[in-house]
Amino acid sequence: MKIPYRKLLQLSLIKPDPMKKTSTQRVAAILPMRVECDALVGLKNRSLRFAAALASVFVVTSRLLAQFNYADFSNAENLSILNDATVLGRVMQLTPATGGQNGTVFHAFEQSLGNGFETTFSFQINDDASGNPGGDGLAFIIQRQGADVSGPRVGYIPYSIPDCLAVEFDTWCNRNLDDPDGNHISLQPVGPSPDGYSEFFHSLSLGSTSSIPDMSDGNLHTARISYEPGVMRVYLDDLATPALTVPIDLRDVNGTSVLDAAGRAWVGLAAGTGGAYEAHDILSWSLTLAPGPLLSITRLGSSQVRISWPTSAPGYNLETATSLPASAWTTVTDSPAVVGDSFLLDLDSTAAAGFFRLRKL
Ligand SMILES: [Ca+2]
Ligand SMILES: [Ca+2]
Repeated sequence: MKIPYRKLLQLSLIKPDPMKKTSTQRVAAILPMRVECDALVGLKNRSLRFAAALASVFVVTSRLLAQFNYADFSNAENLSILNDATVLGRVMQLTPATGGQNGTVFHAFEQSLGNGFETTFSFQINDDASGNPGGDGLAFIIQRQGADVSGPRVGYIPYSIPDCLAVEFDTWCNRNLDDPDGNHISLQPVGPSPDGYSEFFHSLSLGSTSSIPDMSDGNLHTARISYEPGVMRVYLDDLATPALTVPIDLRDVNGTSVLDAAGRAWVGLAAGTGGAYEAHDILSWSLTLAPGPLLSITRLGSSQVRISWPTSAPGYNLETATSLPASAWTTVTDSPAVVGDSFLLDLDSTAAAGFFRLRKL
């Protein structure tokens, strides 16, 4: 009776290094839900406590979704470092303080952003020694083309990447591009057919703010970007109050998705210089992914179980298996009812054991 539980517990104690692809793939193969599914519960007919324990095991496991944390860049493993970006000791320097530079760094692995995420990075921007105001700034990038796509040689956002979203930290006022000033944050979308120029215009901004500290004063600044389906928040130095809040669905940005069909995309940081220039240094960078919806199970009498999950997580298939590891999962074709903020599905169950998971469509 306890064999499935012990087996699952053993699996949950495998702590994959999210920076190692081989480890991630190995656990994904054992527990397919880590990649495609975000919640799973188990049921034993004679023990509801057992079922609850099993559910908690999988909540812990699901938090091991691929993510990263570079306290510094002395180890730049699993980063794709492009164009003029380079590692200088512990610092990821996106551009030096010279003209006509462009540097980008993408994390090598596609990330499951669809349920939400939070990314935090610290940066320093130093003008050239002459004291003239420098440019152009940096950007956090979400795109679904790959980890090795590079943007134009000049310009801090790889605007040649189709279906891209850039959260720009703009330090140079391009009057010809309608920039409001030389110190603003803006969400800039790039559509499916960018020409590498028109996408720079501030008139395309999905939301922006200039009520922020001076980003290119040479001091250490911390930026945080959080996303939950429907809204993105951008913080600068004050990590309690967002500097910018923008309604946005990454699956529908001006009619196109910056995520792939499974809700994944690559994330990166980029910076550029032009005639004006400054050094753009990244000192740390982390990404945390929101766990998927929690699937719960309760018993109804002796022959039925009730499966439920939040309506805030649409677009999942409910699947079931009789044992784990499962050789096959079967889609539950019954349609759930919507009660309050939950999907509810009552199923006949006389089997000795049953397991359920949600799989992203
Ligand atoms: Ca600008
Ligand atoms: Ca701008």
